[in-house]
Amino acid sequence: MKLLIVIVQDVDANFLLDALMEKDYRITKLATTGGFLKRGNTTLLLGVEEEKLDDVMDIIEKNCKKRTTTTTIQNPALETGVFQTIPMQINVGGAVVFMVDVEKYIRL
Ligand code: 2BA
Repeated sequence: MKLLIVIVQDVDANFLLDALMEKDYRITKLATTGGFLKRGNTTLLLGVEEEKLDDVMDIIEKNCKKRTTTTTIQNPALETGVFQTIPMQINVGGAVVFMVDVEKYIRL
């Protein structure tokens, strides 16, 4: 079994959750925050048998879209010492997936 840690955009999270639940996958949903944008995102934890991994990855791919967003970064203007903010385009998602070996899966 593998533990998938799947970070997705909030707008995709419920569609992905529904698509996975429809096929009886067991999921834990966490409300998380991205370190770079400091905006809310969603992290799903899924314990998945090896033979189901392709199916799960396929569902994730179909339900999570790449999007472009804008953020601002601070740029010190060297002459004045005053900080300016500069807009910056960022590509987010579709999904970031960590796949971890599970030593034991116990439900008591
Ligand atoms: P955030 O940290 O808010 O990052 C949002 C997007 O900003 C990232 O999209 C990436 O395109 C960009 N980004 C992140 N760090 C950057 C940097 N230092 N310089 C320039 N651009 C940067 P994704 O790569 O799709 O990541 C989406 C979310 O997945 C991240 O939200 C973070 O919550 C999580 N994530 C991504 N890689 C991770 C990692 N290696 N470890 C832990 N969490 C990760």
